[in-house]
Amino acid sequence: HNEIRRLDYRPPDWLVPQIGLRFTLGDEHTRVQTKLLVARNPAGDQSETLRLNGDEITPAGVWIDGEVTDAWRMDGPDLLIDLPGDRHEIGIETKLNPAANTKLMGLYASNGMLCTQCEAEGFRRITFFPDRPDVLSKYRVHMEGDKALFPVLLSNGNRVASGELEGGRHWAEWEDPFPKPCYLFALVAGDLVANNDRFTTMSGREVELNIYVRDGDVPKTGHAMQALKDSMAWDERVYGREYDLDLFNIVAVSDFNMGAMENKGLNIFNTRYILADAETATDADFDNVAGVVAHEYFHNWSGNRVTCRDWFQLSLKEGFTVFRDQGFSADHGSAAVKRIEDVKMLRAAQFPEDQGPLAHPVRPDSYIEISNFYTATIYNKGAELIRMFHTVLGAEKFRAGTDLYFERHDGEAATCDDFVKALEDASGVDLSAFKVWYSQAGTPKVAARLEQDGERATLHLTQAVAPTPGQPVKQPMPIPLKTALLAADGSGEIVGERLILLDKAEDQVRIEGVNEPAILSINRGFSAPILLDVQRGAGELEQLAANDTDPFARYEAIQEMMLRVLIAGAEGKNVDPEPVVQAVRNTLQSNALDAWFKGEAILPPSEGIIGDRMMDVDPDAIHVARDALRETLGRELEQELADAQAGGAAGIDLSPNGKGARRLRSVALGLIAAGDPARGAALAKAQFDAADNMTDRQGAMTTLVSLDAPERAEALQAFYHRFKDDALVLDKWFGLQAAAQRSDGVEQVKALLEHPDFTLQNPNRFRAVVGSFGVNQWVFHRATGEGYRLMADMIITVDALNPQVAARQVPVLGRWKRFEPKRAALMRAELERILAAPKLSKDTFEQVSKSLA
Ligand code: B3K
Ligand code: ZN
Repeated sequence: HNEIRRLDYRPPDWLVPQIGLRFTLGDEHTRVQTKLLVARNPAGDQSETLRLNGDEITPAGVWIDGEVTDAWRMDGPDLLIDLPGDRHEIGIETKLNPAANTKLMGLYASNGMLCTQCEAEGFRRITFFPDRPDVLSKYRVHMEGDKALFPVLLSNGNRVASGELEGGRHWAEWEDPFPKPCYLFALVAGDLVANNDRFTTMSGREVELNIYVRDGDVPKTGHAMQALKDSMAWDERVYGREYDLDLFNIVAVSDFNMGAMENKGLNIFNTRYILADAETATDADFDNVAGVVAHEYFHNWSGNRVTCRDWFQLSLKEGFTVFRDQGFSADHGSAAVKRIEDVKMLRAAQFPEDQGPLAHPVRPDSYIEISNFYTATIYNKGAELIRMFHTVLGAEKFRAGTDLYFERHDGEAATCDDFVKALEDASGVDLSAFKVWYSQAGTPKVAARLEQDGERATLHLTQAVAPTPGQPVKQPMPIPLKTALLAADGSGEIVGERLILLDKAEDQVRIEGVNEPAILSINRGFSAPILLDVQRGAGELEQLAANDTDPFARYEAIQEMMLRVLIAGAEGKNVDPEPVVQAVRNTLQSNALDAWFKGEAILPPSEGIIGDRMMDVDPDAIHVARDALRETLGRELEQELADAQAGGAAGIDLSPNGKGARRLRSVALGLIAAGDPARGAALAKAQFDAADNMTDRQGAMTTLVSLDAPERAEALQAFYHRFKDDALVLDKWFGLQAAAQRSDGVEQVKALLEHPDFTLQNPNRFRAVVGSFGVNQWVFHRATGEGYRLMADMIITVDALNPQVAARQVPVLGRWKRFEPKRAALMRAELERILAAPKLSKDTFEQVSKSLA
């Protein structure tokens, strides 16, 4: 398989200013007639040969300027046509079988409807085309099909014509006035019903909004619709960006490889990120729906109006758009908890990536299969990079920079360098040092120490970045650290928050006016995506956990206290847990903190997070240590936790207070059960039975699935019978059990795979079981290696159907070097077995071979 390199970028030889597509639709037989207006690119290398990419398609006919021709040839999957002039019209016909398309890339069938997914390289599975994001075309799309099967016919832009045909057939024609790369093309045909609404833009234009779903699901689209309207208003208010078409359509499909897709004017969503009501969706689901709706909507500017020059620039649109959706969610909920959730996500998904064999920069240098690069590094670390620009420039200059970026590059395919240049030109601030964040992989490790000598305080800082594949030697990175000094007696800030930029391997910062004992509060708000090691005196963390004025730093101090105990415990050392008990008690009893924050702060770090802080990870030791701390907390704080579990709002109030009360309730329940399993089981069953919303119900189940109590089976059965016909809720039923902490966990997962409702074909169902299992550290890493074997079997089996879904599971095996030698050897052996499987996809090959390197 060949490797594509960033530095090999060349402008396209041919451009395609216009494309016409005619689809004659059928589940198993779809005919595609393509007309391309091709024009030689003056900036290209004047080749006579037009290369059109294809993937698992063959031309049924080729025309040049209206004349049928055989002057074409195949080069592997690509179609080559020699052209004498500078402008020609190329006609191509292809035939597709959407029902047989199990990769869910290109045109495929899902539940009787037809839909497309083209990013990154799916368009070439529909027709032959220069499939690269810097070829922008105007699209005209004609589709025709059976009216009973496909009453709704959608594509990008506006519907310009439609009509009836003989034999119960009909047609529609769509035109998108905005030139776009082919990865943003979309088509949907199906029996769908819309929630229809309107939005008036800031300049007074009326936009029609539709969310298309299956009949019966319309009542579950209200939250997504509200989020869409809120997103449109937010992007006007915060970025000055207005929607640009008269119509905005969203379609929800149940078979989808990712969360959603930002196709121009026709977003296509995984049902998981559209459908929500109190009966079936948790608070987290509601938040995810709103966040993903916002993300895809925001792409209309950051991604569509300004797109990427090449796929190495993917974070140009993804990192920036994640940053935008994070801001939207922070403004519509609890900003403090949103920041905690985002950092948790970064630590759970991106830090391990950065420390493993698949580490890559935010702007990668090479890839074999671009689908493998839709990663936490591109998305979440990319967002952190944009956040650092925002922190360094301040909101106003940052906004001036994004205004200039949109103005300069509207209608273009841009690069990460273009983005930074716009920020620099608009702000007058030199950001060149920050570019190393785009090119250098790895998480910087910063050590900090505050030295106090009378009134003189000195902050000693050092940084280092460990080697990553292909980058053995690292440069220092510019690290913006929001820093404050707090009084050691808890009376407040001595030196208010300031921004310190560490841009050398080692530095000292003098801080004046410190006339009493001070405690360092650093990387407040998680101002830089780093690993931090602060040398602290006795009692300092305790003081921060009780009094830090920055909510993130306060959360962090409590978590750090827990990690100290947990890591020591996993190493077989004994550290007194009493200070943690006291910090959790203080947190629970505080009148200054809200319930949502409390729920997050008192939940001990996951086993995965503990492992990431250790060498030669022993999952059994970590599990035992974490259980011991949970048990201690449960026993010692019995009353406080019981109050928290019983208190707060019931029902479906989606305010931060309502969500907070429910979050705290279920976190408290988990700790109560750790202290007293029988009591926990009874309480959980009572919570389950009384629940009038999915958050409380799922929270109760999360505790029950890991217990051996009669209530467990009762609740699981009741849940199944009530929700077995709702695919998204049934995914929860599968996922909860696959995530359960049980010594028979691997057997449980095997049984789930045999369940009649399990299927490998639906990515949501597959991820619910196999994905949840893979991140269930203690169960997946059972010392016998059975978990690894099962995972490898699943990867091999699914790879033959859907390579993208299979390849996503490789990293949990790929991190073998981090584990103790016996497990490491077993994991490695399974990777080798996958690599030896016949007909391995490019996707899985890349992930496995890099993991073995
Ligand atoms: N841009 C899409 C991701 C497509 C992934 C293709 N493998 C979703 C998003 O980030 O908005
Ligand atoms: Zn995106």
